[in-house]
Amino acid sequence: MVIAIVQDKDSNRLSQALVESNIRATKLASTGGFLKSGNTTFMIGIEEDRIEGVLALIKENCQSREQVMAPLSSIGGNVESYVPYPVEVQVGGATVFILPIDQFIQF
Ligand code: 2BA
Repeated sequence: MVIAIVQDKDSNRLSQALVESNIRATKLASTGGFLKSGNTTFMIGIEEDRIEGVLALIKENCQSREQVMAPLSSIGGNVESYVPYPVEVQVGGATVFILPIDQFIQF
């Protein structure tokens, strides 16, 4: 199982590339813990010998970008998460986890 967290901007391109390569995937809407903005998580159940191909597609279709984290106000919120100035971070290409699968069952 390949779990890939990608930027929303890349998700359509990646799902199209996966469909064209006959690779099945499920897309989940997710939120980054740090930026607290939307990203997309792909769950891709795949045979071990096709993992390299999946990784190549992810690499081809997901690019790294600079994203600015807007200053957070502490008004009515958590003082601990107060950030007084914009912070620029490098996000993605993609964050990928590869997990073993015990069983795959479809009814
Ligand atoms: P976010 O958590 O929103 O993080 C966005 C970007 O902010 C990260 O890009 C990284 O450049 C920066 N960042 C994250 N945590 C930081 C921290 N504590 N201090 C300084 N900078 C920090 P990426 O590393 O490319 O991660 C993109 C997204 O992938 C993350 O969005 C998160 O949704 C996911 N992700 C990354 N590493 C993960 C992990 N170990 N477990 C689960 N999800 C992860």
